[in-house]
Amino acid sequence: MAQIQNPILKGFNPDPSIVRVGEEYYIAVSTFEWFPGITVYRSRNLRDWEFAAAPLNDDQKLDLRGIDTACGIWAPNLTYDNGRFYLIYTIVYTNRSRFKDTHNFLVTAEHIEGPWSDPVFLNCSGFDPSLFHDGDRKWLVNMTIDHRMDRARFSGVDIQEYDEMGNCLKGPVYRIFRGSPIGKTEGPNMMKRGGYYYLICAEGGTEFGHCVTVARSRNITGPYEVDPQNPMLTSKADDDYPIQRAGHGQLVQTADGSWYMAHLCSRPVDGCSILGRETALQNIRWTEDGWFCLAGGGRLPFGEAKMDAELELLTKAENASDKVEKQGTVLCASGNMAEDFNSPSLPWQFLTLRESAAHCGLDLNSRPGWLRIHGGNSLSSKYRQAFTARRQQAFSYDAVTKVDFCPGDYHHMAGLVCYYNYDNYFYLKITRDEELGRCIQITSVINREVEDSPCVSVPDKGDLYLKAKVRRGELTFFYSTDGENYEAAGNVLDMHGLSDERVNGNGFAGAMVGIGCQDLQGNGVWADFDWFLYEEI
Ligand code: 6LW
Repeated sequence: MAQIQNPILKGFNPDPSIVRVGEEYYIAVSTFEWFPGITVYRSRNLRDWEFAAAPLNDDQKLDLRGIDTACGIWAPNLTYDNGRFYLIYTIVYTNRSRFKDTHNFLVTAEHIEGPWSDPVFLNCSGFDPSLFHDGDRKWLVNMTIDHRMDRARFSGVDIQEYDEMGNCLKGPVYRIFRGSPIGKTEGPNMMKRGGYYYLICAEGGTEFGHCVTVARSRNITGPYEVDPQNPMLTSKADDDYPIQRAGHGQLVQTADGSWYMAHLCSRPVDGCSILGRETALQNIRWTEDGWFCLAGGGRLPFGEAKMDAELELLTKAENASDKVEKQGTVLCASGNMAEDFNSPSLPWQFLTLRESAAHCGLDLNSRPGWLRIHGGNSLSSKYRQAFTARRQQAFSYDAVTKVDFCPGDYHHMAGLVCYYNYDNYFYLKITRDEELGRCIQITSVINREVEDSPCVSVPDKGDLYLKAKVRRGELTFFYSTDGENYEAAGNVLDMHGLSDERVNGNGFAGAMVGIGCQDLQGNGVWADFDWFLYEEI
């Protein structure tokens, strides 16, 4: 009998929206300032997931230039009706003081791979909207924001009908829910079963008080009653539990009638979510009084789900951190990659910041078999980043790359980056120093505090090899001139700094690792990367 080990989507894969179409399941996750927007995964057994699509992959249709970190694409909602996928998402342009500018859009496609329609603008009423198909009517279900100081900022859930022919919202807006006493109501999605409309929301905030709240009504417009057992899922009661921050869920039913919930979670290292928010799956059971709960009982997320709902076989996540380590490595081996840059496009794992790879100076044509990165702005910029990175998906990994780069002076840099956002990264770079010539240096930026390690001189010519060795909370950078003998490039660095909890402002992403090149004087400099290896330990 197949077992599903949580999380099913490791590393930065938050705010899951799950849907089944025939024998296939799809999950869409948030991507914030990363491009292409929204990653969609596919599975046939709920356990093994593969990349399916990145629907927002056109600079003409998605412009994130200049947006702040943790803004951008929030909480997609993927549904399917009558032969068509519907993907709803928010572009958060502003999230400052009391204000959020949240523009909501819909794109549709017959096939998950596309082509996807042009975005249809819906409204700006809040974030996390979803679409509910109720027979031949469609409803936009959305949380709302109230910026006034004397009101709850997350002010409830509205619904409004969506007119598919007219490509617009129509008719009255109904405030159907004001949230449970837990508050911070967000991520609403709706389903219907046994004559009830069920409204499933995230509450408590996406940090350690996160949960799933359920309310139901006989009428779509309400009134909604909150589940007396609410919340049906949370890790809040147990700080030491290895799967934390459980919330933001959506149900899916298998072809044979079993129910599961996909939800957000994190596996902190010493209280820090370095891996960001991940996606887990739970067995769900319906109760006699028409509510639903975790099939194994209680509210704590399980470390494993079964492919059928045999309760005694469900296991709670173990507390020991070595078990967590095991979950993060043995069962996440699929994260490994050895990319030789021989194919004409970048592998899907590599994301770029705010713009497409082509707009970020990434070039697979000029030197066949190498990725040329034409130098861009500093890593602290919100524009024109010449940088690409992939998700860190395990607690411990090695990342290695081979670089051909000849910096003209200290304004020219290229190398390997462990990156959280523009204010938080560790950069092992090749640059040039007036006295030492070509050199290796580590620049650490943590909440905008910059530290440079002493430069280490390297031969003026020849390829260099750069390595990041991450072991849970520790990062050590190495360099080599022959790919065999590596020297440490500086002191051990504190990876906890690249976590949701340590970064200033909203920590919504997760640690990434990647390669880039900066040309701070616009001299037309580039760096060539022969390969990139990411190996989980
Ligand atoms: C997301 C909201 C949430 O839109 O965090 O955990 C916000 N829940 O639903 C950012 O991911």
